[in-house]
Amino acid sequence: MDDCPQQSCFVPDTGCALGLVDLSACPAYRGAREESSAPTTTDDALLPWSGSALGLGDLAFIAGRSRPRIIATIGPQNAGKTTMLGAWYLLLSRGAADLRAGQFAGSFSLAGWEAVAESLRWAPGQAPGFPPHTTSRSGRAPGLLHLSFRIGQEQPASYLFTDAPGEWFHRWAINRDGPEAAGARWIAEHADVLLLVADREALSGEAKGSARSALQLLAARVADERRSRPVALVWTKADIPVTPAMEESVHQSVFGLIPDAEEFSVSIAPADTRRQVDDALTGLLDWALTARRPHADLPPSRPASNDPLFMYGVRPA
Ligand SMILES: Nc1nc2c(ncn2[C@@H]2O[C@H](COP(=O)(O)OP(=O)(O)O)[C@@H](O)[C@H]2O)c(=O)[nH]1
Ligand SMILES: [Mg+2]
Repeated sequence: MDDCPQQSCFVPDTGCALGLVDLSACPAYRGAREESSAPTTTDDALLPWSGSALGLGDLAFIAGRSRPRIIATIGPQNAGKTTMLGAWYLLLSRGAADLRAGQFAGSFSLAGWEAVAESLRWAPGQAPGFPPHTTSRSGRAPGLLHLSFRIGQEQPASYLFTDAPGEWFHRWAINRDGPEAAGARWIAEHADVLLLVADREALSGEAKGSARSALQLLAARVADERRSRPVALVWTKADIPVTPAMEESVHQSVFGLIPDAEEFSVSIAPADTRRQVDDALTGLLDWALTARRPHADLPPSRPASNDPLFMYGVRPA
């Protein structure tokens, strides 16, 4: 099958964006088919999603019912961002997370989640490894991973987790408006919650000086762009020690600019007990799903008249 010429339609990767099961009934698709003169009928009924990580073109489908909340993981390359997403997915798949956002209620990107979590799983005779690096060249970027949660019988609420390459944020920290920062700009504009990742491995390694400067630059950019949205400083690879001086310096650069930021430490290292690993990951996920930007409290409206029909009407003269 050929691609559909309509920009928002990803046939044959997913189903028809107009909802047509019989693709030969679609004028746009039929036009393209006539040019290539191949047979047009198919017995496959495609779904509007492929199960892979979602791209920007897929958002209209997810956002059809209500706007999903976007949780952005912002941090340098190799900081453990994708690993954290994979670990959350495994936590949910074991039913080990008790979340205020409710029960897991589905995902349109299960294959995408599986791809990031696959290498974290134990397989017979093979120790769990880490997910492959997310490159800035990977297609359908930024990769958005979808989850929905439901409280009781309420409608499920959708959440999208960004899985973007660290290079984007590095470029964005240096030059917000540069062409290479377009993906990071999209994330900074649309995210509801920002997780700023501090990589303990980089901050204790040989290049710790440059890792610290990069993080300071990124923290300054996040502080500039956050528009009062909730921010958390997330220490990844918590099993690796950093010097108190380094910890203090990172604290100063983050909390100096974002005093109301929350702080979390996560790790997936086998050195910790599973309980500790689970609790830390659950705590951060729970916060990320429920954190909201502070809203102004309006004074309660008071009736201007005692007449119940005009409770909120014009003040009597
Ligand atoms: N020691 C330790 N290393 C970790 C942990 N999580 C991730 N890593 C390491 O971090 C590397 C990069 O992880 P990845 O999730 O791909 O980083 P990303 O580029 O930020 O998405 C992995 O290859 C691991 O070596 C952790 O909890 N502890
Ligand atoms: Mg990654």
